Amino acid sequence: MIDISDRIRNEDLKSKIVSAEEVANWIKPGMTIACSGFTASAYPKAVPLALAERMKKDPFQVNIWTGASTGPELDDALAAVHGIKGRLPYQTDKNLRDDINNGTVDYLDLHLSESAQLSRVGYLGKIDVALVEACAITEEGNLIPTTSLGNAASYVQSADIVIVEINTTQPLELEGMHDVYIPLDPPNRLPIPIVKANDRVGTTYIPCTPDKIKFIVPCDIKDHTRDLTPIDDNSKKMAAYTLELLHAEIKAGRMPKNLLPLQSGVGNVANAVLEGFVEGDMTDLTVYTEVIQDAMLDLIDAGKLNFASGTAFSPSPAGMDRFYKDVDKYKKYLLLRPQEISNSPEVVHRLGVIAMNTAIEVDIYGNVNSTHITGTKMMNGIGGSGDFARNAFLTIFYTPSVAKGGKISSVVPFCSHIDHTEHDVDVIITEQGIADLRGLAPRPRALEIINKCAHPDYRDELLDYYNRALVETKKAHTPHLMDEALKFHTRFISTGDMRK
Ligand code: 0RQ
Repeated sequence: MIDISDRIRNEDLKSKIVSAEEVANWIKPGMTIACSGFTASAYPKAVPLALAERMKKDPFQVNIWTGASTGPELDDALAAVHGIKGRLPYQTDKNLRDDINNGTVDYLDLHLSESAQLSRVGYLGKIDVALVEACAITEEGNLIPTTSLGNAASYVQSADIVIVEINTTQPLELEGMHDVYIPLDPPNRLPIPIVKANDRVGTTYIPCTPDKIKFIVPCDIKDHTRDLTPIDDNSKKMAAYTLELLHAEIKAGRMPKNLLPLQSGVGNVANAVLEGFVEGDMTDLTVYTEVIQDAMLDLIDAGKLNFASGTAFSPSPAGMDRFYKDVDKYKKYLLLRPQEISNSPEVVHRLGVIAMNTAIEVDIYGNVNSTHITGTKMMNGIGGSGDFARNAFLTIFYTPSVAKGGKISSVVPFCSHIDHTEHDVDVIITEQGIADLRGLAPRPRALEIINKCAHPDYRDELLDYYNRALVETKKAHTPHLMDEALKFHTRFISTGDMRK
């Protein structure tokens, strides 16, 4: 067995070291297992893999709660054996997505900032066990987290039984990179005392006690983070529009020269936007976000980033190696918090964050669909996009103007599902241009979105819809032809092409 004795600073706890198989055999069908992990960072690996092996011979299901998506050793391994009954609050796994969309898995798609509170106050049922990856356990029984915090601290607080996976691939130098603050629940909640992205308000460990820890499992499997994909041309164009927009904000006196703290989603557009900052002329940037990616390391190396606060550190494998080679340098610039704090509406609003997230589709009045393909099939989930979009100083949504090789328009008359309403969306950017919706009533907003963001192949049809709706409704506040509104999607569903 892998030697983890030097990572357990409490002598008595060493007697609790067991194999992953032993824990997998202890787990009972129907249990709710609340896990660490946010993106492919700091999720438990050895126990879920052993559990999936057991489920192959002895099929049963458990409920899995996490911080957000996880790596393949958890979601993919368990979904492949149909071992997940309930899942929250976010996922990105293909097998799991299939089971969510064929009625096998009950998926609760939650605002990431709210999931810890919902679990603490009991709406979601009881946690049977918290399963948490850690770097080390202190003499007092506290857990030193690894590459993300997610909901781990809150789950440990709520659980009577805690199982810890000590991951020896995670360097002990990570200690000190975390700030764990769990708010009290109403009516006792106090203001979260963060006024700058780098403020520390909590502990460097997840509070725990030795008596709660039932098993400790050694693990030497690395975080399964993804390689960077080359940035495509559309994303480059959207990144250039973003810099243009933000320069104009500075010129108009609405933002300081070093901008306001940046939040960016994950994926191609987010990478392109952040890489745009690496090449751009702005300095002293700060980041208040969920996921810290490769581009943050690039910004640090380019001397342009003052500080990045997030809940997960999830770079590509190459980015991870780069970080591990120079942990002490990068650590000074990075801080990981519980997602309840990284995504806190209160803090996002106070700091005046610039929120930059990707949409599946937008409609001509500025509503945004981030989650459902053609209105019914779950893609990933709302993630943190709602936490930031509603509360940010400036909320930008991105989408390529067409999907599926041009067969479907991402600008539609009426979104087939709405996650972010027109009230929360300031700017929409596609590779076609920027629609600045601030200060615009619905009718001019529709023209701004169609003319600046829709693909030329669909622009006339959208204008025709809008003009007919204007006549039909006698210039109503939000002109719509309700029975026709979703026909765009119906056409795609029936023919696989919106133009037919
Ligand atoms: O389908 O994989 O079958 O080809 O949707 O689309 O273009 O790969 O987009 O990976 O950037 O993800 C909104 C899903 C975008 C993501 C979303 C189809 C398309 C493809 C994926 P295929 P792309 P991306 C911080 C913030 C919510 C959570 C969030 C997301 C698939 O950004 O999950 O913002 N956001 N979190 O073909 C039909 C359309 C379509 C469409 C795309 N209009 N109609 N299908 N697709 N547009 C991060 C966290 O919270 C952790």
